[in-house]
Amino acid sequence: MMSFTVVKLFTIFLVLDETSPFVNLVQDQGLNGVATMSASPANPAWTASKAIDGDTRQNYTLNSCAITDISHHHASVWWKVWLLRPFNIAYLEIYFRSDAYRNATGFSLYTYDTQVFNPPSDTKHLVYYHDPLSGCPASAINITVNRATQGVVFINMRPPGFTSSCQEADSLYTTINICEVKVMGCNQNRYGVGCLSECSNKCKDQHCDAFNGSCIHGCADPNALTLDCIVCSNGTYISSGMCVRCPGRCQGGVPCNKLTGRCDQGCEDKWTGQFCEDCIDGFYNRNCSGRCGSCVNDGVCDKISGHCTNGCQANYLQPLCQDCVPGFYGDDCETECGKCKNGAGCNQTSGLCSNGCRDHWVVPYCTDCEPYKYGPNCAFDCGHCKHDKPCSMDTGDCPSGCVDGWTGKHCLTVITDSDEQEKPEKPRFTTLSVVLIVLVIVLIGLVLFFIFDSKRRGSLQHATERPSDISETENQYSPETEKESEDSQTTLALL
Ligand SMILES: *[C@@H]1O[C@H](CO)[C@@H](O)[C@H](O)[C@H]1NC(C)=O
Ligand SMILES: *[C@@H]1O[C@H](CO)[C@@H](O)[C@H](O)[C@H]1NC(C)=O
Ligand SMILES: *[C@@H]1O[C@H](CO)[C@@H](O)[C@H](O)[C@H]1NC(C)=O
Ligand SMILES: *[C@@H]1O[C@H](CO)[C@@H](O)[C@H](O)[C@H]1NC(C)=O
Ligand SMILES: *[C@@H]1O[C@H](CO)[C@@H](O)[C@H](O)[C@H]1NC(C)=O
Ligand SMILES: *[C@@H]1O[C@H](CO)[C@@H](O)[C@H](O)[C@H]1NC(C)=O
Ligand SMILES: *[C@H]1O[C@@H](CO)[C@H](O)[C@@H](O)[C@@H]1NC(C)=O
Repeated sequence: MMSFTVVKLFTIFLVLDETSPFVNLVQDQGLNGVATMSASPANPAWTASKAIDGDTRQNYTLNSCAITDISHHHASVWWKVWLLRPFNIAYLEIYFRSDAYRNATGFSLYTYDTQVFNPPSDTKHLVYYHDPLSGCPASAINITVNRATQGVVFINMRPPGFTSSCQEADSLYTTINICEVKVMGCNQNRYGVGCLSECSNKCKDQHCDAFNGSCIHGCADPNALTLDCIVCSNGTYISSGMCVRCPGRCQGGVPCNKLTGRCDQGCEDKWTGQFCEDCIDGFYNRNCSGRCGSCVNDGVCDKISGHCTNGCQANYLQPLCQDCVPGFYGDDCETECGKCKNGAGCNQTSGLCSNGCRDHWVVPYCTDCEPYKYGPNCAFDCGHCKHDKPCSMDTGDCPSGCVDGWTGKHCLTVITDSDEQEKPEKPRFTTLSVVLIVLVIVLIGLVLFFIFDSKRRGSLQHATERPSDISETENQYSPETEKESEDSQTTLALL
């Protein structure tokens, strides 16, 4: 009859427990725990094991509760259950006696791993403490344990001066009034729905979170840092459960913090940002080794490409603004190149034309004309400068004059005779010309005189035809002719 009842209850609880993914470790599947308590039961039918009989009913008259003797006035009581073996306990469901649950105020729950455990000496095994100043406990409670352990202890004490905000609670004495404790969990290396999953052996002792399998009790490898027990090598850190490369450059090349990815001792030179993953202003590329070029307004370049987003200073080549545009060189790209061959640019730093110059220009800078050439393209030949000196390459002028026989600023003009008589010998020029002019005038005068004379003789024979014309002409010429003849006479005398 008794065994029938147990089997029947067992069946009932399998059905009731369908809502839970866990197994009742003191009752289900023949897992009979051993329950004890600190005082004798108030009634032989109310033993400690009544709290693990699978009957959760909370009416003590039904003889399904563990109840200690009230008459002995206990200031401290405990109830324990020792499981068949260690289990991964997920949570406890505790059902108090319905008419005395308030007296449970201030209770504590501990786990324990050796049967000689004497609560509450080992505080690190504390699972739950009901604060007596937080009011009365509920008549049925659900306490998360999430530990791999073999024993569970319920304990309640009334130390001197005990006070509780639970009005009906007894503040001097306490009793065990527990109708059921369901210990829900899995085998100690299992977890989750139906206890179907095995804890990772990365977890310390292969103990894991009973609900999600995380290594909440530590890792097998002491270098592992997270619940996933992933061990990241130097230079990587844990991100979303994976080891990923440190994003930045830490001071002294040390690896980043394996948990945070940050540089605990600061960034390497030229690096900045939360993870030291950015170049400081003015530097670029994956190493931050590139220095920005001459961006317009001394701006900062793109930290990856090095491009000056707003353009370059004058004469610099887009987009990096580091080289001069062809045709310019020097520290600020301000100097214009010479006339390099084929219109090539010169060396950006030195200004040299590496492949030589255009015709008539002098290597290596190609800024000067070959000697004896001048003009914008050095295409003109110098004239005949004095002392065989080259002319000015800009103007073609001869700096110290021309060789004899040449004249002009460029010394390209041959000096003719007239040139010589006009210019250098002024007195000779005047005397000679005067003499010549006088001679010519005298000659003309003589010729005219003879013509006039012969005509006058002829006209005497035809005087009646045109007398007035002849007399006028004679009147006009006669004084001049006299004067000129006088001049020519004096000139001749001088000669
Ligand atoms: C317990 O059960 C009995 C009958 O079985 C009933 O008379 C009583 O009221 C119940 N007590 C409580 C607290 O429910
Ligand atoms: C008790 O709490 C656990 C989670 O901690 C939950 O899975 C379970 O369903 C709860 N049981 C009851 C009866 O509320
Ligand atoms: C598993 O639950 C624990 C709390 O018990 C939590 O800290 C952890 O982040 C959870 N792990 C996952 C993977 O959700
Ligand atoms: C990892 O980095 C730390 C700190 O720089 C260093 O002490 C340790 O030797 C490194 N480990 C390996 C395997 O390089
Ligand atoms: C970055 O540095 C490494 C080694 O120091 C070198 O091999 C690589 O070429 C550098 N990359 C750039 C973009 O400078
Ligand atoms: C430019 O000249 C410098 C020396 O002044 C030399 O180091 C560099 O290689 C030259 N550049 C080219 C492109 O020839
Ligand atoms: C606490 O509960 C009340 C009823 O709610 C009882 O009358 C008390 O005797 C009981 N005290 C103890 C110590 O169990």
